[in-house]
Amino acid sequence: MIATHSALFVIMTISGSLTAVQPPAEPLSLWYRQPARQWVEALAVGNGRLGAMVFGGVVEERIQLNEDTLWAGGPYDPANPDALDALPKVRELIFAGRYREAHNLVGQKMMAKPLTQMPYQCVGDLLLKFPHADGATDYRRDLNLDTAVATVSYTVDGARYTREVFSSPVDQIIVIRLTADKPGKVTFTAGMRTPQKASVTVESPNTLVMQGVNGGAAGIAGALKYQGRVAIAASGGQIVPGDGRITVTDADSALLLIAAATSYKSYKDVTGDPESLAKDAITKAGVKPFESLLRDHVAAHQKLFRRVTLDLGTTPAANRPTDERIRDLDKVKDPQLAALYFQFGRYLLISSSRPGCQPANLQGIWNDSMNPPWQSKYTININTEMNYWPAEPTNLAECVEPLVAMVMDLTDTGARTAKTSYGAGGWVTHHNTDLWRASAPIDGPQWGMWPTGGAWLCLHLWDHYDYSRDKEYLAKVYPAMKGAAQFFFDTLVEEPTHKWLVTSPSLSPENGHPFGTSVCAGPAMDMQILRDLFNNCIRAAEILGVDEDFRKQAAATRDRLAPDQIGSAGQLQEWLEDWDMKAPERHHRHVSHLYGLYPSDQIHVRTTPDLAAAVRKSLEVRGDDATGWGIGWRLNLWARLHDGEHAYKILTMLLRPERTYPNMFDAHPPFQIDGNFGGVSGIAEMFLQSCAGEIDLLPALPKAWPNGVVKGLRARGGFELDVQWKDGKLANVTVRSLAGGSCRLRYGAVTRDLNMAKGQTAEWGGVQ
Ligand code: FUC
Repeated sequence: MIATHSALFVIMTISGSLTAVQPPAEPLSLWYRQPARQWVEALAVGNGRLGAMVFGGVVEERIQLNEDTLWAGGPYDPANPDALDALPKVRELIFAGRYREAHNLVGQKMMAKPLTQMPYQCVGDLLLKFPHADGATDYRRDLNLDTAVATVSYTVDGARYTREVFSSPVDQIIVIRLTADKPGKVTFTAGMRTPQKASVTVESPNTLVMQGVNGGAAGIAGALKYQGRVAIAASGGQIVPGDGRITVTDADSALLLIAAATSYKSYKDVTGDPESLAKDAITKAGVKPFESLLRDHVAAHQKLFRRVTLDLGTTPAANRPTDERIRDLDKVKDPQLAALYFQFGRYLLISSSRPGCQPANLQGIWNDSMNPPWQSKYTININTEMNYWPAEPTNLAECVEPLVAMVMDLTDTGARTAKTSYGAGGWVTHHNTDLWRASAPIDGPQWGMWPTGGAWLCLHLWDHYDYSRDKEYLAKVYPAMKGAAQFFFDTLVEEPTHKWLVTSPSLSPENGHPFGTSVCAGPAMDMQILRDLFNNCIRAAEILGVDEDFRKQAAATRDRLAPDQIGSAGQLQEWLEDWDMKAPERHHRHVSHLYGLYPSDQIHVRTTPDLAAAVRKSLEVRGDDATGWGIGWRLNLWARLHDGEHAYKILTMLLRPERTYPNMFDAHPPFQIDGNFGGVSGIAEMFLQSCAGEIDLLPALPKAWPNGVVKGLRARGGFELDVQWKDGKLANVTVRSLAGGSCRLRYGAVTRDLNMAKGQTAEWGGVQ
C-alpha cells in the first residue's frame, strides 16, 4: 500500500477536527472514518456459524449477533397430498394452452401447506456503553480481510482506545478485546437485548446469559431452545455484576468471549443442549490467552483466504475510506476497488459457509431482523447457486461442504414431496428451502411451481468433484444425483407437437409469459438443467463403474428433451414457444434460459457459436440493469461471451452505490449477498474460464486493466493457475496439477496441451 497523503486525503474526524487518520496498513481492508449509522454500514465478521455486525460507536458499541441455526419453526412437512390428483388435469390444461386455468388449479391444489417457509432470525445485540464524553478524534473503523479482524480505534482525553472483534472458526466463539494505551482507562457496561422470546441474566460474577426459544411462523410452532453467553475478563480494574448487565471499571484491558448455540441438531432433530454447547465453547476458549485465540483464528482464515491473490494495480484512490471510494467510483480511477470487492466476496464466503455449518443463505449469516426480506432463506431458482459460483474457481472448495450437506438432507425431504405430490420416485425441491429442508412449492404458482431446484443444486455436487477429482467424494454424492434424475424419469411428459420430453407443470423462474402466468411446460432452463443432470449422472456412473442400465436410460431421456431454440428476433427462446418478444416483462431480472451459457457450458462461443449469438441477443433485449444478483449474473454471461468491455461496464454497475452499500454488501436492494458472490465469480471469469473442455486464459480482459496478476485460481481437473498479463497481453501462466491429468490451455487462437503428473508445475510464458 502506498502511504502517501496528499491534501486531498486529509480528513475530518467524527468530532470535526482536522487530523490525518492513516489508512490501515493492510491494503485488503475496508475502512471508515465514522461509526456505522445504519446496519449496511456495519462490518461483518463470521466463522460460518456465528456472525456479528460491528457498528463501532464511540459512546455505545452495538455488536449485532447471529447463529446460523436460529430460524423460526421446527421440523415440518409441507407437501400437499391434493397435488397428485390435480396433476393430470393441470398438464392437460397446459398442453391445451389454457395456462391461466392451469395456474389457478395449481394455486388451489398443488401448493405447500403452509404457503411460506420459515424465516432466519437474529440472536440479538450485545451493547457496550462507554463513559466517553463527545469529542473522540482520530477515529477509524476497519475490517482487515487478510486477518478477518474488525478494529475500531479513536482517541478520547489523550488516551487511544482500540476494540478488536473476530469470530473464530477454531474456538467457535466471537472474541472482543478492548484496550487503551494508558493504564486503567477501560470502563464500560455490557448488556444484551433481543426481539426473541428470551431473558437476559447475569451469572455472577462475569457472564451475561441470554436464553430463549425461537418463535413459530405460518402456523409452524417454534421448536428450538437457544442460548447466548458473554463471558467478560478484565486485566486490572473491577468487574461489577448488575441486573442484566455487567460493568467493568478502570481496567487496563478487557476480553469478551461470546458463544451462542441452539438445540438444532438436524432438520429432523432438535434435541441439542444449547447451554452445554455455549458453556463448553467458553470454557475451552477461556483457558487460551488472547494471542493464541487470535493466532489460531488468523491461521484458519488465511489457510483459505491466502490461496488467491489479485493485483489490478493501485492508484492513490486506494488510500481513501471505502464508502468514499464506492461513492466516487465514476469519478476516480481506482482499479484496486474491484480487487477489494473480489477479495471481500471470498472473505464473505469463508465467513458464512464453513464445513459443519448451514449454507450461506440470502444474507450469508448476517441478519438483524425477525422477518427479513424473503425470510433470508435459500432461494434455489438462482440465489443459493450464485452464492456458490465463486467457491471452486476461487479456491474455496471447503466452503461448498454445507451446500452438499443440505442437498443430502433434501434427498430425504424431497423424496417425501416427490411421492406425496407427484407419485414419483427420487427427490424434488422447488424454488425455496429453509433450515427444515422444506421442498414443496411455496408463495404461489407464479414463483413456486418449478420442480427443477434440486436438479440445479446437483450441478454443484458434480462441480465439486470435477474441480477436485476426488472419487470417494463422488461415490458419496452420486446417489443424490441419481435420485434427482429418477424424479424426472418419472415425471417428464411428452409434449404434443414435437413429442419432446418436457417438465410440466413448470415455469421459467419468475418470468410471466404472454398468457397471464408463468406456468408452462418445458421452459428452456429446465431442459438445460436436465441435460446437465443426465450428462453428469452418466459421467459419474462411468467413473464409479456402476449402473449401466441407468446410464442408458439417462442418455435416452436426455436425447428426447426439447432442444434450445432460436426465436424470430434471433434470441435464445425462453420457452418452448417463441413468446419472448411478447412477454410482459422484457427486462426481467432473471435470465434463466441463459443458464446454458453460464453457469453451464452447453452453450459456448467456440463450440456452439449460433446459440452463443442468440444468448447475446437475449441479453441485449433484457438490458444491463437489474437487481444486484441480476447484474452479477449478467457479468458472468458477458464474460462467457468473451466481451471484456461489456463485462467491465456491468461490473461498474455492480460496484456503484446503487448496488453496493458502504460496507460493501450487495444491494438487491435490500441487502442480498448473492450479488457479492456473483461479482466474485464474474471477475474470476474475466481472467480464467474452465469450461467446454479447455482452460481459457484472459478471455474477457478489459482495457481498464492492462497489467495485472491473479494467482491461485482453480480449473476443472484439479489445476491451480497463476496468470500474469502486461499491456493487455498474456505474459506468463503457471499451472500446478493437484490431481494429475491432462488439460488444454487456450489463449485466443493459441492452444497448448499439458499432461501432468500429480504435484507437477508447468510454465507457459511469452505467449503471442
Ligand atoms: C428471487 C428473485 C428476487 C429475490 C428473491 C430472494 O425470487 O426473483 O429478486 O432475489 O429471489
